[in-house]
Amino acid sequence: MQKRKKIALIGAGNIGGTLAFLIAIRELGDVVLFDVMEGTPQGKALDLNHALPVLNSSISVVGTNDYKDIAGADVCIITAGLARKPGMSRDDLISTNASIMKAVAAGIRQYAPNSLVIVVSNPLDVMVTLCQKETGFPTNKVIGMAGVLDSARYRAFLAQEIGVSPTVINAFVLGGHGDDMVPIRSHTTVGGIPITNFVTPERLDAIEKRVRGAGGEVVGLLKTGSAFYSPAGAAIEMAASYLLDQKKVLACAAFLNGEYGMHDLYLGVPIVIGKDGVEKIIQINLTDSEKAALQVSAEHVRELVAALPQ
Ligand code: TXD
Repeated sequence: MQKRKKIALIGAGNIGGTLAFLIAIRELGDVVLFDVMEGTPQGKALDLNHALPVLNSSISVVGTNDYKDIAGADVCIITAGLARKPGMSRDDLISTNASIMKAVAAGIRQYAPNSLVIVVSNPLDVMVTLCQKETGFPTNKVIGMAGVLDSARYRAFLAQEIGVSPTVINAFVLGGHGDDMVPIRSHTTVGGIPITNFVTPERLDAIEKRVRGAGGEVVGLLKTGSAFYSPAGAAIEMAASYLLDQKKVLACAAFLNGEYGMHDLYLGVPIVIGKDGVEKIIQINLTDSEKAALQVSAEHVRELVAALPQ
């Protein structure tokens, strides 16, 4: 009999709570909600337990402020850290979230040494780099969530533009999770048909600009925090592909060791996620402008990582 998987959510804030809710609905595994705030994880876990009967869900949900409760987790999803407020860039979060990440990585290293770690906290590319360094986990077991979200935003805007279901749009947004992220127009299709059959270059330029600013657009509207439904949904897509060995092809921040001509860098690229974590990094043909944009984005990530306090 297969034992239920254990999923540790490090950070029980907006995204953490939504992750727990999605895991409960899909019965992906038992949930441990961890946070440093006294009461937050416990309160959300209690509320979720009240929901299980009406969600028709048989998982268990626990809230804790003690890392020992994540012992043996199969997946750790890290959302611990500050979120942006209006006027802030993701890069503004570096110093605070870097010190948080060090504490989180130590807890995961001690109690969940065999877990797959999915990093969500911003600035994403720096945080996933730091997490892998501080945990010492193999690079195929530490992945950053950004590309699935950015690609979902691209797909959503294109679906609205064309008047089709977002589920028939395939698209990748690669590179760093910042204003220089790279929508890959040359590989974007609607039911397998190239996007250029449906949308003019001018409208695609406008939509891709909106994708790059989509996070900030939500922050500007919410005023008190950043997006959480779509990031949570994106992270669950990754966790499910690992836990169920789905081998989905997803845009994620993965460690490059020569792929795309880059070394020793976490960057958003298409990967296969299965039972071994990052099972493959897929190298796709890019146009010259896409290649150049990816280089610019990679350079920005390198600069941010270099600026990390040692
Ligand atoms: O695509 C992406 N990767 C981004 C990521 C999309 C949207 C949001 N992005 C980032 O995720 C955002 O900029 C933040 O850095 C994280 C989490 O966003 P969320 O909206 O969930 O932030 P909250 O609601 O403030 O929750 C953060 C929680 C909060 O409950 C804190 O008490 C907790 O993190 N926290 C900690 N937990 C554990 N350990 C430590 N040290 C800690 N410090 C704070």
